[in-house]
Amino acid sequence: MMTTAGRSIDIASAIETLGMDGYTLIEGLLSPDDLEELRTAMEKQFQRQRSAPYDPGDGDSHPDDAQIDEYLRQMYSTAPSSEVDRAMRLMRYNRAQNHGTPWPVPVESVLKNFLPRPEIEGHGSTVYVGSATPTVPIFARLLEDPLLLRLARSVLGDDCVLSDMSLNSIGPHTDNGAWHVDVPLGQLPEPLPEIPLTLQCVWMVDDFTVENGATRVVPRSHQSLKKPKWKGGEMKDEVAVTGPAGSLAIWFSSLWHKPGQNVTDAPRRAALCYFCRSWVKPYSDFRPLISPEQAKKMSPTLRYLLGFSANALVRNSGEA
Ligand SMILES: O=C(O)CCC(=O)C(=O)O
Repeated sequence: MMTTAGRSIDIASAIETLGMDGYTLIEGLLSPDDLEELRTAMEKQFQRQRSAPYDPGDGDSHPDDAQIDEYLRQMYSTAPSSEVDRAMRLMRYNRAQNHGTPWPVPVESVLKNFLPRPEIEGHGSTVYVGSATPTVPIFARLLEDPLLLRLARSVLGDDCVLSDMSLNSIGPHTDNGAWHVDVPLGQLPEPLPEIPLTLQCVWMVDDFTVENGATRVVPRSHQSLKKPKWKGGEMKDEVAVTGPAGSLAIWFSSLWHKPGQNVTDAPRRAALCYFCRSWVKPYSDFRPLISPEQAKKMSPTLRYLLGFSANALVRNSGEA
């Protein structure tokens, strides 16, 4: 048992449900004050994503670019064209920073960590923010939540790290979800590994309801060791993971899932803490985003989760 926000949580039973069904829900973890602080901080990030998204420049084009552009437009079919253009600029910029090195595989086989994606979908009303800044106090608190860490470590080992923290706001009257398993499983051949490589931990920032886009999952689908086809629509045996704001939903990334259709007039928001085993390549490298002064103010636990002493390659000889 563990007490968070004045509640006793039966961790053993949460872990058992997770193992069996592939997901579990713990209600009532965030206080009204936490939620208020979280919503304010998230709205700032969403606003910045809309008005001044990361757009550091461009790079030379390459013969593969037409195929990459077509792939992004097909995968993210509700993203505004200007947003796909931004993802393409970012892809070319990153490639230029990497001495123009192209990927040796076709775009559909490129690890998703490497490929910028449109972060506005739903014809403009859905917003994603990746690498959410852990220097925002409420985000740091969510990442370091003792219950969350206990669960993540019990699944991925005590040395697990953060792969990414992201925020999403599923826009009103949208249906932009496609069934998937998470990175890096989408790139792996079947059968998928039996041990979990990554774990998704989702803080519900609004009530998750059937109508507003609560995540859809297929219980026990992780046991199939297979991947769903990347497409929308309904799946036999799917269930909606519903719960009040302030709840925590956790699922194995091998569980088939997608955001639901939002048929309401309001967005459905979530803060997602995605953990991976220490030897899996994380989605985001937070270290360059954190100044030495900011790092000093963080706890060693948070610094480690963000990749300090974890993501760096330290076995280099030190000489070229
Ligand atoms: O926000 C959601 O409902 C689901 C998010 C999702 O699909 C994911 O984390 O991979």
